[in-house]
Amino acid sequence: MSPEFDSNPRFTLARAVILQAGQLAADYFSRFQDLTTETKQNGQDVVSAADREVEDIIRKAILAAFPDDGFLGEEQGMSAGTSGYTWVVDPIDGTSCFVHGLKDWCVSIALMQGETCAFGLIFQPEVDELFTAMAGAGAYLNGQRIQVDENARIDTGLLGLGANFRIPLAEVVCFVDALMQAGGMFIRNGSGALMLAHVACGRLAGYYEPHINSWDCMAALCLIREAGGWTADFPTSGDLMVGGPVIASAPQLRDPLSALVAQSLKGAKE
Ligand code: LIP
Repeated sequence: MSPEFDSNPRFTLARAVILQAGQLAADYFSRFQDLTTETKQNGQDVVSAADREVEDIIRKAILAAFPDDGFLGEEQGMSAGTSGYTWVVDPIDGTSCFVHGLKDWCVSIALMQGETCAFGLIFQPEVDELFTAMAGAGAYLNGQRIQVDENARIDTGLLGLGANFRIPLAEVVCFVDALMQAGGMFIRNGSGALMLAHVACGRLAGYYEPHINSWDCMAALCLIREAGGWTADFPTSGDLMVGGPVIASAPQLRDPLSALVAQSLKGAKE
């Protein structure tokens, strides 16, 4: 990896912490049937003790080393800092997969410096894949440089799609319709972070989700930018607590994907 990574003390801590957190999560995953699952906003919005425990060890390790940093975690929310740095963390992204014994889940850690993402890490223990990226220093998968697929097309590639009950169902249905009318195809695995990471390494051509939270996507958006991809502004609200739509792709698909999103939102209003 680029030397900037190892000379950054916050990055070297984050890398050690995400591997430790991923191991704890994997231990819980190995006995997922024993987990007590609770629902949050709806029956598909789930959480377990694994999410809470993993976020707890990440938060404690990071704030022990950098006590003046801010920390925003999916399960415990925001603790403001004074250093200008804010950590944005999803302890288990793809919780619905996790509690059903499916391997499409990961740990996601991003560091914001002001309003800019300084670096991001995503770790999927079940396939031993660690994605890392630092602003201006590239994106890597298990230490090997990655880049988006600059030959990807809508009608031959695969698009990741985020679907949930935080937005009108019509926005998802109309996007699927517009995409397939254009000859495209989608996958939805329940982890926005992982699907966005797949864009960064060229497995997926792009990703759209009408509403995603900052802890799900900030690390992965850094990966995509550092892998030569395009990402729409996020969060459009400017508020890490609010979330919003996320659109990202290989650069040649910026306009066609944005047009499909606009078409689907128009259709959803009709
Ligand atoms: C999930 C996101 C996904 C979204 C789901 C959920 P979680 O995060 O990764 O993109 O569609 O509704 O928010 O809850 O598994 O951390």
